[in-house]
Amino acid sequence: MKENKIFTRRQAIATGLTAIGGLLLPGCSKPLPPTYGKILRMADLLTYTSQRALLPDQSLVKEYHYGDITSFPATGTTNPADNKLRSNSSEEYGRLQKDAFAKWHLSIEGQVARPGKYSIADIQKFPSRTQITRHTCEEGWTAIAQWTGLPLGHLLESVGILPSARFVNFYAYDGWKDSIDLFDAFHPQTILAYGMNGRSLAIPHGAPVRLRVETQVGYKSMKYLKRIVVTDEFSEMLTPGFSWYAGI
Ligand SMILES: Nc1nc2c(c(=O)[nH]1)N[C@H]1C(S)=C(S)[C@@H](COP(=O)(O)O)O[C@H]1N2
Ligand SMILES: [Mo]
Repeated sequence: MKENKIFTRRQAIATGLTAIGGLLLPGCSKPLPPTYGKILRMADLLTYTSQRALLPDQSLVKEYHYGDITSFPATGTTNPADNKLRSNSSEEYGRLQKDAFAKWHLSIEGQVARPGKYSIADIQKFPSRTQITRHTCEEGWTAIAQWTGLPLGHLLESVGILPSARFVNFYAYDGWKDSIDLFDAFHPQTILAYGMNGRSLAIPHGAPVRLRVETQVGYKSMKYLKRIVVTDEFSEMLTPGFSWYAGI
């Protein structure tokens, strides 16, 4: 679907992973992401403890001021209910949107001590984070918006991810699926966003809750979240046409 990526895989490794690899793979001059040939499973070399120990070093992406906010196109799926060909969740999404997502739940399962389902109200009970950031789409446009949501790390802490946890997989109502590793999952600016520019997240932008992964390009910020599954293994599952690691 999208062939022209901003970064080749090698460039992404060079720019995005050098620092991490340099710390965790001493003596290995070319750190490789888990997608790379499956020869060296970088994630397998990371222990939960070493990942968490590195987190304070994660730098924040630039945040902007209110006056920097731009218009923001909606791209890709703009309403999963219109998307009957690609996903059988679309009818369910159509029903959920009728009562403003009052019956929507985000399920979180997998390598967690306390799997569960969270309504919007449940998600809004957690401390929130608001950030004004630049979204960079691999198709070549950028836009700035303010996002409000629950830091994903808070939710993961609350459900108690197991020491074996390595990846966080996301499933959307339009059939999109993707994953991030725990570095990005616990990044302070990685949030489950329910607000955009001070209002509830609108349907074209991923209502009721979307992911914001500010450290990577736009397609990693999955809209229309349905299910989160924490796994110990990297699964190659990915929306076709996109590379797994797409750091900015
Ligand atoms: N579920 C889902 N998430 C998605 C997409 C999509 O089509 N479906 N498109 C991605 C792409 S390529 C971009 S650039 C952004 C677009 O977000 P926006 O529609 O709010 O601009 O969402 C990303 N997340
Ligand atoms: Mo995009």
